Amino acid sequence: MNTYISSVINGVKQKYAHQPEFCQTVEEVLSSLEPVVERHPEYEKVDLLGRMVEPERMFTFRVVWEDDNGNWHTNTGYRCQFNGAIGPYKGGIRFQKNVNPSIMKFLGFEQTFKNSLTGLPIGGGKGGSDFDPTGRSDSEIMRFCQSFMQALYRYIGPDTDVPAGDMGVGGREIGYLFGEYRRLKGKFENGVLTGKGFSYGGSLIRPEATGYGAVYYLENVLKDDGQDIKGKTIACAGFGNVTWGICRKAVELGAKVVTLSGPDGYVYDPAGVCTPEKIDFLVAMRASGRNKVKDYADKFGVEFHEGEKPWGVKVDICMPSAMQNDVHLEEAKKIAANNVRYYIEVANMPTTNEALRFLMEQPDMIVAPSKAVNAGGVATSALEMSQNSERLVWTAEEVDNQLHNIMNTIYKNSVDAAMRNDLGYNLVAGANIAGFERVADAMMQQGVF
Ligand code: 2IT
Repeated sequence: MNTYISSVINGVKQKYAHQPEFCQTVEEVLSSLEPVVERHPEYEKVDLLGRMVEPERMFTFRVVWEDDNGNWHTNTGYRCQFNGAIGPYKGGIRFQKNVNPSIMKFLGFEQTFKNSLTGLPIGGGKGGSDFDPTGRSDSEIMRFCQSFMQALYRYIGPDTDVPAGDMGVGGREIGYLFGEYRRLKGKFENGVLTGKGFSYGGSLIRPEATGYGAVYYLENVLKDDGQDIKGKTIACAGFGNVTWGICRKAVELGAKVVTLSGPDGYVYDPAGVCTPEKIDFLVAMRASGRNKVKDYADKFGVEFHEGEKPWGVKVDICMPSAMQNDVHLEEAKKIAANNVRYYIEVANMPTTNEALRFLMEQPDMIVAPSKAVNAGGVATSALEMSQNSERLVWTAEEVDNQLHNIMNTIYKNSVDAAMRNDLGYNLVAGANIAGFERVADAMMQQGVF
């Protein structure tokens, strides 16, 4: 391996040994960049990689809120403004009890490359809190969001940093966050957040965009492999917004999602999550705040496997769409043993580096990385920002067409980047390189800081 790359990776591993997810993404991304870094010895002189792995700014803040029984709670809020070289920081907010600096930094780092890959002017950021929304009432969620925004509003803005949703933060939370921002600023700056409701500046298709984009990307993979999506079975994980979008688009194109998962286990529905009733139920299940996928099995009378993951089910396509490090080597081996040909990551970093390496070594398997596959979500957020700054509303068709074009371009640019660098058909390295090149170029032109 190139000595500059390995010295940066080792430096991060030593300095941030207590941040395993962050070390993992740095190792995965940087180790793909060998041919580019070899061609650009000037990068080492200005320590381009060393600067890229250090967030431009990251801060925590106190979030205090009152529960329905009159008791007060204190959580930690975070915003990681990782890289602003190509546009205002952009990335979601996650409310989940395991949120910590390592998770914020891994997500911010991934976001930087993903956002670059979209071709749109958005830098990388991420935020969140270790607040656990499970079982919290609507009033509690509102008070938490208001308190969170009271601390954050000074540091964000339509040209500064534009948060959005992520796990635990959907349309409802974005509404409460936006309301508090508007109240504090005394201004209607709807470009400050994306994923808003349609009535106050949200974009049509944004809720569906991550899932739709993932399926558009998948279609590109299948087409290049001489296959049709019609009739294919898909294993998904999670049951949130992203999985919902995949189910909807898959049905429309004649494929079906047969598994869903949650913290309690997974469900297997061989008929597919296909009918409007089943697909709508995902939304209701998520909105209930119970966080249990067993509710689906109870409602539709299908198999529920308690405490298990869906990766042993025989399908044509695996789309891990739940969370980071869902697929370890053990699950990867089951996927390979089932002769799954398409492993399409959807959640951010759903595969451990060891499992990813194993899957990429399988001669008959095609692996696509999440930072390309799920980029339709943030790309559509950028389209929402465009509409907000133009004070216009685009039709669903216009947004969907743009999303479709962006996903086709992301796929093509990833393939081309790998080919140009003599790496063959390598979607993982191609996405890393294509995302890197644009940020690197912008940083080189803006001087050293
Ligand atoms: O991981 C992601 O790309 C997101 N959570 C969406 C970010 C955004 O700004 O829409």
